[in-house]
Amino acid sequence: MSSSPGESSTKWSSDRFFQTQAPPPNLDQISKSTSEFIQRHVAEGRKVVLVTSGGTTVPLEKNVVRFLDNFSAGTRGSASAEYFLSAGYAVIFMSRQHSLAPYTRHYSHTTNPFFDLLADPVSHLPSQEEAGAQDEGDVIRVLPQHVDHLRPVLQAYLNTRQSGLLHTVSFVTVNEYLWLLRALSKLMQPLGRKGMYYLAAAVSDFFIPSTSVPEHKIQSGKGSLVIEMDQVPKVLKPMVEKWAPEGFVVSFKLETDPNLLIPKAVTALERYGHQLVIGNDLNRRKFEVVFVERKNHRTKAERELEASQGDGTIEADEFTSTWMRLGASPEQPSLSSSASATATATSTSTAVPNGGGKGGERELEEDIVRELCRRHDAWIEKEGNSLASS
Ligand code: 9Z3
Repeated sequence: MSSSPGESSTKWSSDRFFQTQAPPPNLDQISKSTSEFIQRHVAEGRKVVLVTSGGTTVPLEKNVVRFLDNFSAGTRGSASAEYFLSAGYAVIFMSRQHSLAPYTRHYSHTTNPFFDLLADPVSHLPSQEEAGAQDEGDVIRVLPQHVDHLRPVLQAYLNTRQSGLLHTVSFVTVNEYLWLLRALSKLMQPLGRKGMYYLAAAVSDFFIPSTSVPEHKIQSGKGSLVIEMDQVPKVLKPMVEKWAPEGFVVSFKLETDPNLLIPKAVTALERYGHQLVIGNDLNRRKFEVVFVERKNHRTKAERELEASQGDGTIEADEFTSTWMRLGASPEQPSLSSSASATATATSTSTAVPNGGGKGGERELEEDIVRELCRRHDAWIEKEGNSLASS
C-alpha cells in the first residue's frame, strides 16, 4: 500500500468513475428483478428500504488471488433488515456475498453452528410406538433445548419468503457496490418519500482503477510490494441530489477515535445534505450509536426556496446528536462548537420480533430501526402536509 495514501491518491468524480470502471456483468439482470420487486411494492403502497450490509473488497489482480477487505461481517445490516421486515417494510438487502443474512445469521457457522442443534439421527431414532404409523426414517430432529429459539426464527424466515417482502442482491468488490448502489437508488425513485436508504455496508475509502490492476497474480521476488490506491468517489452527494432526491437517506460513520465521530458525522451531513448519520465507534458499535441530524431538516430545494422568499441568505443548520445505548440511561453528548445537542432516552424492553438476537438477547438494531421508522413516517407525512398546503 502506498505509504501516505492521502498525498498520492487521485480524487475521482462519480461521473468519471462510472464512465471508466466496468459494471458488474449481471447488472441488467439484477436491475430487472429489483425493478419488478419495487414496482410491486409501489403498486401496493408499501414503504421500501434498501439495506446495504457487509464489507467491500479491493482486488489486487484481475484474476483475483489477493484482495484488501473490510472487517464487517454484516451483523448490523442483517439484524436491521429483520427489524425492518417486522415493521412492515419491503427490504432490498444488498450485501457482501456470503456475509450474514436475515434469519440465517442466527445460525452462522462460527458462532452457532447449525449442526450442533441437531440430534444424532441414530441414537434419537423414535421407538415403534413414538413413530406410530409414520415412517420417520427421513426426519432430522432438533435437540429439544434449541427448539424454542429456532422455531420463531424459522417461522419468520418462512413467512418472509412467502410474503415476497425480501429481495436480495450481492456484491463483492467496492466497484460492484458503487454500481449497484447507483442502479438500485435510481430504480427506487418511483417510491418517492416512501423509499429509505440504510447504508450500513463498510465501504472501502480507496480503490485501484481498472487500468492499474494487473491481469495476473502479482509475483514476489522484487522485494516489498507497494500499492497505490485512489480515493473512492463520494457517491452520497449524487445519490442525495440526483439518484434518490426524495428518499430518506441514512448513512453510517465508523471511526476508531471517538472524538472524531460527531464532527465527522456533521461534516458528512453538511457535505451531502442527507437526513441522518448514525455514528459508531468500532469497539462499541454493538452497544451504542449516536444519531446526528439537523434540527430542522430541509431538502436542498426547500432551502433554496426559503432563500428566494427571504433576503437570499440560507440559514445555517443546527445539528443535534442523540446517543442510543443498550441497557443504559441516556447521556448528554459533547458536541463541536458549530453544533448543538439534545439527548433522548431509548427504551430497553419492547417485543422482540422473530426471537431477537442470537440466544434471544436484545439488539441495538431493534431500537435503531424503531427510531428510523418514526423519522421516516414523519418525513413522508411532511410531504403530505406540503402537498396539502400548496
Ligand atoms: C457502519 O458503520 C456499520 O455500523 C458497521 C457494522 C460496518 C460498523 P458489522 O457489519 O459492522 O455489524 O460488523 N457502516 C458504515 C461504514 C462506512 O463505510 N461508511 C462510509 C463513510 O462513512 C460510507 S457511507 O464514508
